[in-house]
Amino acid sequence: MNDNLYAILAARFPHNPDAPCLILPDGRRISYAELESQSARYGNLLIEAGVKPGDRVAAQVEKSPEALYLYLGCLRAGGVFLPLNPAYQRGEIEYFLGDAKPGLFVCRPEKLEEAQELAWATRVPLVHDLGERGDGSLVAAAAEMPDRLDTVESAGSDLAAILYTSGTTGRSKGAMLTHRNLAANALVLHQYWGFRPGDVLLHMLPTFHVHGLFVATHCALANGSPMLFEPKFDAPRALRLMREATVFMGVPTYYVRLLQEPGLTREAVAHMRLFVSGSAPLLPETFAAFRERTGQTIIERYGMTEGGMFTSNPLDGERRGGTVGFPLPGTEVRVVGESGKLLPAGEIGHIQVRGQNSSSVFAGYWRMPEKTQEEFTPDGYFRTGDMGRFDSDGYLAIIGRDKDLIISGGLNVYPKEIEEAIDALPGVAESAVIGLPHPDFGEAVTAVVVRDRNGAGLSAEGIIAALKGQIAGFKVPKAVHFVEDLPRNTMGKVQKNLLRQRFSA
Ligand code: MLC
Ligand code: AMP
Repeated sequence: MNDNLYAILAARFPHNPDAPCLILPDGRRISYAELESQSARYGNLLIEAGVKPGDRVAAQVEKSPEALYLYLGCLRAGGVFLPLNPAYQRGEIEYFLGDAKPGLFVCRPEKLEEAQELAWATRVPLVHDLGERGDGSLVAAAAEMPDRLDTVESAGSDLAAILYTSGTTGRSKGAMLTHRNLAANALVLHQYWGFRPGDVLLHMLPTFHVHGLFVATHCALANGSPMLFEPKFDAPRALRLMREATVFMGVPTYYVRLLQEPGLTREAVAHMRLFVSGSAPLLPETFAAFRERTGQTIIERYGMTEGGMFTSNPLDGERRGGTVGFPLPGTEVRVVGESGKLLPAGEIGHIQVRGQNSSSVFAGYWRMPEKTQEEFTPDGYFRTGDMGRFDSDGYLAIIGRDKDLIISGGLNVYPKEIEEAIDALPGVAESAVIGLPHPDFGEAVTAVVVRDRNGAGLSAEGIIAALKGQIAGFKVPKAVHFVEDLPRNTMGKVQKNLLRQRFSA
């Protein structure tokens, strides 16, 4: 049996070749037959370009049908897909290319020149471009390729994708995801959330992270369902499209923004059967307000780049606000104390997860065996860095994090990376970056800066402007405060809790 993720999904595609897979904003419909032939063309192109099973294919492109063909073509060719947020800047991309050493880098047309320079510097042999309107050399080259391809035979343990996550210290880490990992998660979620004939997914998430690329897309493909495939989240448009859709997945910011729409009523979402939230904590107020306005109860689930989804509230049975539900079938979740001792229900501790047959947790960090080893316990549980507790009914609640991480609008920001960038600016003695509650993004990246003796002219605007070209926009602080000194404990560690208290007041 072929354990290639594409083969597993394709075995479930509709028998009717004309069944729609993607419905685009301009009304264009792309059938499942076309998805198969297009992904074959992209797969053939990769093979012809010399991409061998296990070779990485990096893509920093906007969401589009062609970007999806590239992902699926990469799976079919046995390549390892490496999606990159278009918000990443030059220095960030240079690191990813240098670390992952892809055989091909696909960039946006407007960044072709920069991509070629970076490819040269990092010895990436081939660059193509792909625009959001289906333009660019990749599309032209794929059009010349045969539209049939026997998906390569993959073992479940073969890599299917690498997704970079930033780290609390130093360099970003590439989480290695296997075909088995992604397939097991897709099939479990498909079943757990009761996907059925007639489902239509409203897909507004970006396709360069776990949530949009794997959780949402794989569920729809595994069900042979159409996706209303939208370039980005837009609350008024989401409401219009919900009249034709049945399932919606989003980060909490999407629900906050939907609640600001006067048109969000029971009637507006009457066609919908399922709302899923994840990637960041859904505030109990948002959960309750959504239920009040629409009569629909959001299913909150919990997961990570390092393995996909771990827990979910149930489809049938109580969906409990403020919790992320139960461990998914095939995944073991435990809460342990500082000494590693299992904690009883009601006690807060570190959340650790383990997958049966290595299906629910990733295969480790790319070229970082020591880091990988550190993150796993001797009995094979992955240390998530999240703190939580089970209640007496077995629902897991996420209470906080023991990693210094900010989640802004569903995107992770590690303070250390931003502090290093700020500290390198002239006039800065030192800085601390914290997350403060934000009504839209959940948490807002905020910098607290100490000037050095040359820093009199340093302003908040100046710091923000200097950072914008260097790091992705979502990581740039929304506010900068100046202080004389950072508060430190007796060990010399900055007391970020005091800064959070002071500046959220
Ligand atoms: C954009 N901006 C953000 C931001 N997104 N700032 C903080 N946090 C964010 N998340 C900034 C831009 O840099 C820009 O700044 C300005 O906002 C406008 O950009 P935009 O792209 O037009 O913004 P918008 O469309 O409003 O995007 C916000 C958003 C988007 C919330 C809709 O970020 C989003 O779709 N987030 C979802 C991310 C996601 O898929 N996460 C899942 C990760 S997987 P300026 O200054 O230039 O104007 C995962 C595992 C799991 O976590 O469990 O699922
Ligand atoms: P990422 O590295 O982008 O995959 O982010 C994973 C992190 O997002 C987890 O470790 C959690 O901290 C957080 N997360 C995901 N889902 C939830 C949720 N439902 N509630 C709270 N935090 C979440």
